[in-house]
Amino acid sequence: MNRIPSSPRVAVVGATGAVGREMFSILEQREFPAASVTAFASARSAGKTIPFRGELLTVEELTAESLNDFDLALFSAGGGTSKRFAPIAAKAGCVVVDNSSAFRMDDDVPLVVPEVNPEALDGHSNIIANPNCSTIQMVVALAPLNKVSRIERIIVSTYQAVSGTGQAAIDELMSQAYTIQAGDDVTPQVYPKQIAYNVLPHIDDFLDSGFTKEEMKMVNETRKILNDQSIAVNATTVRVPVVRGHSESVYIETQTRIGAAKAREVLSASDGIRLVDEPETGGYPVPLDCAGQDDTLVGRVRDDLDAETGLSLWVVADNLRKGAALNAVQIAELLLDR
Ligand code: NAP
Ligand code: 3JN
Repeated sequence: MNRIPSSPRVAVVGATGAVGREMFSILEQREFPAASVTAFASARSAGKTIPFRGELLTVEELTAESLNDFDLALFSAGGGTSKRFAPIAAKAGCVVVDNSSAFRMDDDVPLVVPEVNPEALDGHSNIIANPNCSTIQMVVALAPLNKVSRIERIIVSTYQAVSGTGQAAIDELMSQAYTIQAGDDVTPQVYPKQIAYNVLPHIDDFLDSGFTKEEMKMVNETRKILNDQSIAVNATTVRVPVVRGHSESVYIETQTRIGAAKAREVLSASDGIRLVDEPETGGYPVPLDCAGQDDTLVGRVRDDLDAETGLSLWVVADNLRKGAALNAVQIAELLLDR
């Protein structure tokens, strides 16, 4: 386990992507005390420039030698790139915070949401995993309730923005909407079916069980982060024609009754959560409210009509910020404090 110096040399890997670009804006906004920040992507983007702290950074091609002289690397360039380059960086003494699913379920890799399980960082082996965006916002909302009474069952349906798939998917939604308005037919490329004016209950590959990989990420990551392998989790992950901000309808059953009033009280006092729960006056969170926000927004808190210990919630967060880049930078900030 390497310590990160108070002014680390930082590498951003996947710098030209939807998450990578957000990484720069968060490092800048939070005045992360980097001694230097270097942008890496594939050979395709070498030479492009990225504005950062009033300068233009020139993107460099990532190679096996690139990460020899860094203290911290923030990876968001897909699982294949992480699997190939993160272990090389870690071996060279660089601490990697990885946004992909490549290492999330490895026993020696902490899977961390700073508001929920910062203690998991103890004794890391230079690779730390950032959870999937849909998992992050759900556990931010559920961890405080889990402390009041153990959650036994979670049933969640997601409404995920296209930016979760990357820049190409944002472009596809925009161009399909335009093409349809013009009265022409669309040919889906990024998604298997038209995404404009549509809803797809299909994120990532289907497994033999009938669930998708995205759904199983929510199951397995939630159990690891909440350190409870016995929580029952049933997820249905759905892509919606929203550019930014994932929403989730979450139903839980707890060991003993919490009740909606107490749940609201607990949630409004918890780090990283903003309770928005005055439904009669339009006080419920929507994706357009969360873009650019750090907090996870929670509303529609209500008791189940039948199950004594059942509670329903509506949870919304910026998938590129708390779901990816912000959570990674918050992990890095925790590492600086150690
Ligand atoms: P994106 O917009 O498609 O960007 C992909 C980035 O990866 C680009 O900068 C690309 O560089 C770079 N890249 C691709 N192959 C590379 C290589 N061989 N070497 C170096 N860089 C390479 O995708 P995104 O939405 O930013 O997501 C990127 C990754 O982050 C995803 O694949 C996923 O693993 C992770 N992610 C995690 C979450 C989460 O839930 N925590 C959410 C979204 C994404 P070029 O410009 O050169 O192609
Ligand atoms: O689709 C979304 O809204 C989130 C996507 C996340 C994602 C996209 C491509 C590859 C991941 C992830 O973080 O789980 C991965 C991956 O690394 O498996």
